[in-house]
Amino acid sequence: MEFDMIIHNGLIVSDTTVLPLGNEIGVKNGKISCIGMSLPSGPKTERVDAEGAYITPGGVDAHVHLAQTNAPTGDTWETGSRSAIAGGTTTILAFASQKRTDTSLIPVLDDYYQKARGQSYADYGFHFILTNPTRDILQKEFPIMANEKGVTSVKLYMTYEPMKLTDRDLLDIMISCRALGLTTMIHAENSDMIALIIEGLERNGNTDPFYHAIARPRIAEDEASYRAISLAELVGAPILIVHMSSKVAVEHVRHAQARLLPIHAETCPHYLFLLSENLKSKPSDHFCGAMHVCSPPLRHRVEDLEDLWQGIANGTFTVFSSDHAPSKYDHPGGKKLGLVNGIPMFSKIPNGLPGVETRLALLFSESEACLPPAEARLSLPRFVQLTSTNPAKMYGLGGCKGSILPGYDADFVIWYPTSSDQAPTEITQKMLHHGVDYTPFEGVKIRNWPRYTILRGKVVWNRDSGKVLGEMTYGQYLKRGKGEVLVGKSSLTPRGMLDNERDMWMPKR
Ligand code: DUC
Ligand code: ZN
Ligand code: ZN
Repeated sequence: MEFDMIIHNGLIVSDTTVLPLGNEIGVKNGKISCIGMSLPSGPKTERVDAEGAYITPGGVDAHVHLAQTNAPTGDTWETGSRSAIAGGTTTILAFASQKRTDTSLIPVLDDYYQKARGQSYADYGFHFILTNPTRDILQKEFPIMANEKGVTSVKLYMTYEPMKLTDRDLLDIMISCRALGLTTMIHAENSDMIALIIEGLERNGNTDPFYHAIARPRIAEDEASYRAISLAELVGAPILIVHMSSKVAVEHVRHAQARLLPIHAETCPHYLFLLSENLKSKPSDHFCGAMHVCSPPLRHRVEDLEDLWQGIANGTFTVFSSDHAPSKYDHPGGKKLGLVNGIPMFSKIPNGLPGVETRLALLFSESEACLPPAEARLSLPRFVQLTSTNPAKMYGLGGCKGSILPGYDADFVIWYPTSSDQAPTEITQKMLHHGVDYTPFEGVKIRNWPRYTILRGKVVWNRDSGKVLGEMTYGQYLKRGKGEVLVGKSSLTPRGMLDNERDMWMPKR
């Protein structure tokens, strides 16, 4: 058999180890065929020389908002997925968002799918944002989503008037998800605490963008996270709390994990690198803080960043996603919705930051690939777990995405060799490929960048020659299987309950 591609002279990183130089990857028909020494080339084999650099799996970014109806000025599928591959991410999971008035998920998925089809440089799939969980949807449509459409995860909001669910809704959905093996993502912030504070801030004329960070204090995330964990414990459901930013909330997760509850956690680059001072106005632009408005908000102190880095290193976080949620800054339908008759109103600013392209480089730059052991924040296998292997497994792509193993899709990032001075040293808007007019990471230091991105055996990004080489029609829709529970187990009896007590009331499917 002749390989289509052989990648040689690189250090292959898996979620458990770094293979020594000499190991090569043979690719056939878009899949990894084998890993071995001195693989034979044929006349048609493309040989890619990694020049001694690290090779990691193509990034799997499981939290990306693209072309959502409620964020009209953000990225299209074309610009967002282009940005993904230029940053080493080969798989993106985006959201199909149900409106309160939608009584069926099927047309919603169709609409979102039509927007993405033939428009993506990266492979892609969808989660559902669920805002109207009718009995029909839970009982009839969830099985269709899971078994026919390959949509095996939902995101639930505990805050935002147009989206928030009651605790009872959350419980009913968790029960259905548990029965079907769907992954349940939760946005955990206490809605009433936030509403009370916003009201008071506005009454006192405190409406500049910075007050967004005051309006959503850590305690709102802490309380909602603990509540989400308690609800999940009651019904024995695995959950993933997304975009975590608070030490106490993360401690709640860690304690739950220590009790073997299946509680997973996600954090994002902005909570590791950026502080709330970014929301303050500058003399040149009093509204520029809007560029850093996201929820949960950026936190105030350097110690807040440190606390989250700890969760990266000690295993509490299961996944590291971008939460790419783009809105243009200088656009009346984007961040400037928060300028009402010229007056800043933080509560009207669309939430979210772009970051699909910068996610991998930011984390890799803090790993042992780029820093001496005493300074490195994480090992290379941990980098791979967080950015590729775990999200692939959690979202039903295990066996196909997220690992460099025979039979898996041939998706890779080849980095610059450690000694190279070709990689950029700081992030700038100019170097990025998204459709947004700014990056919240402007000027943040990086130490490496994906030199090549390879998707199913095709070089789709070559930073030194041609840049984006992939095509917008190349990305494939991923019908996902059921997600794996990576932490704890679902069968535990909640604290203080008798064995079998739950069976006395838990609905049977
Ligand atoms: N939640 C997200 O997941 N992304 C952006 C804003 C938000 O509230
Ligand atoms: Zn959210
Ligand atoms: Zn999000």
